[in-house]
Amino acid sequence: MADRIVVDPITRIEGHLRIEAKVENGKIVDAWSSSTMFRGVEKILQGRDPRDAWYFTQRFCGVCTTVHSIASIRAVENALGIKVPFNAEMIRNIIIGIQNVQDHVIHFYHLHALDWVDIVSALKADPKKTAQLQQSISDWKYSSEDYFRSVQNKIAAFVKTGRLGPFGNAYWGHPAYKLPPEANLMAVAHYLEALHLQKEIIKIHAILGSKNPHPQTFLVGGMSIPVDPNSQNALNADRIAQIKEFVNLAKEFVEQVYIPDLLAVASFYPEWTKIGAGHKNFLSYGEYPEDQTGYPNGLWIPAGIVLNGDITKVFDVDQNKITEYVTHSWYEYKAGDDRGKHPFDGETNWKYTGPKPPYEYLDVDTKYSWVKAPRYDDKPMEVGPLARMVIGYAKGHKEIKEAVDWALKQLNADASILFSTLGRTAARGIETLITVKRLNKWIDMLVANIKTGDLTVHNSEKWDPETWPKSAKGYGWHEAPRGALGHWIIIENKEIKNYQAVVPSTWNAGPRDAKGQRGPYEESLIGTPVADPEKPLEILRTIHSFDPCLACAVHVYDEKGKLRAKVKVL
Ligand code: NFE
Ligand code: MG
Repeated sequence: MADRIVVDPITRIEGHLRIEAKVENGKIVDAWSSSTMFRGVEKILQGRDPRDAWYFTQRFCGVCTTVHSIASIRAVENALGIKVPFNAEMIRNIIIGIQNVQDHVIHFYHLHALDWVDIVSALKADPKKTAQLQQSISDWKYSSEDYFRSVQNKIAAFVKTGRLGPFGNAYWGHPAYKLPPEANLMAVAHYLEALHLQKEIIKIHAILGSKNPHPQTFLVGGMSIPVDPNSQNALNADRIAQIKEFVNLAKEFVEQVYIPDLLAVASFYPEWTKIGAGHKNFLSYGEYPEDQTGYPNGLWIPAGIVLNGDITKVFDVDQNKITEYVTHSWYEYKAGDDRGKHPFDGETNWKYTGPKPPYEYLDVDTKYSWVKAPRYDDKPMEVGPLARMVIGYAKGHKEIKEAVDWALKQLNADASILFSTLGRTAARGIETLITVKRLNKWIDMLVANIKTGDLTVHNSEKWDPETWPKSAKGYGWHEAPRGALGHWIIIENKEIKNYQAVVPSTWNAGPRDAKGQRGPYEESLIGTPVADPEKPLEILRTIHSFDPCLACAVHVYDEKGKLRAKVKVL
């Protein structure tokens, strides 16, 4: 088995992800994706008050800090038939929208850029030429020779300390890096700027949710932040003005920095539009209700299914067709591990049967991951920005179609390049652009509604459990930064009987199913060239393009809070 490359952990992501890949003649011919991290919130939820579930599920992850509260309250609202007031829907849209924008900016600059940008090469750049390059691509305010010299000096001082911190352990000088020194210097400057920007723009969560990560104003039936133009202690005109400022800050950065950087990187790596396609099956639940009747009506980002890259057809999503397999995951199903289970019947019975750590290779013929394998109609599906943009494009969605066509024109390419590693990265940028522009619309819709005198943010009709039926079940869907997220809940005697979350990174990072079909990460690696097996930068490029988050994907924690498996990080 010594022909396998092992990357463990995949760094610059949340949680522990391991990839084993078989390479023949310089190309990957097979691959296995494994989460070596174990957590466990689904079990903890059993027996609790459904109205509290969002507090717990929010703790699946600290990266997508809002998404599991949204999915959770929607699941309970769906189960109990609660209609959410329009103000609350708009506040949720703003919270979700800025979460997506911030998360995508962080992904591009801090989690993915260094797969394409060589920091060390930036030291060789001419600051004057870098300034010219910057001025040639946009009107961004930080573009002087002095500015780039100061950034270069900062990197040089940093490198001199010998303690590279977040820039350590990378493959600097790898032959697969193609950007000229000036482009590298410009990108490093933007890496640092983006660090500052993301912490500014997410203050919107502090305004609307009291804090970030994990905003606190969610509520089954609406939101708990009061809306009142005349109150100091509510969402008033001053707060709205502040939110608008942050949105405009984000918009300026996305338009003048993120998108030009994305196009520049793409132009230097054209071969990456032909690598990393995967199954080309896509799923989106749709997001951002804009209709007065509320979720799930009038979703701005459309729901749908695209199969095998065929954008001439978009199918409706049928939640009955969703199942999870554990054939290759460290769980057991009572009725046998070779069948998929719908989340309403889902089970979370963990049983680690893998090798005792430290180990060299996983036994991939049996179980090899803590992530389950979700399937739609028995097919592996990719979720995330690429799925959303492909489905929207296929549906002729106005903003998506315009933005995608514009980007393709800049790159002198057709829509087929979307199905690739770079396509995934580009789709995320395109989505950021259209979302940041849309945010102002939701703010305006909220303000207009408040102006009619409607200050309602919560529907308390079904708040009292005495009003609930003896048993109820429902599901809550949400498009999180990494893709389609669903929570399924069964309520019995006012308590949670079963709770199952099928999250974006579970869809994407999952292992094989009973039929042996690879998960999306695994499939996307097939055919990827690996120039130097000691430094598999190419694996990082494709896997990072999905923006993995294993904390979300596993979300299983020992009841006593203990770590179940300890794996030596190499
Ligand atoms: Ni932990 Fe998450 C998102 C969810 S991962 S980041 O976006 O749900 O899949
Ligand atoms: Mg789950």
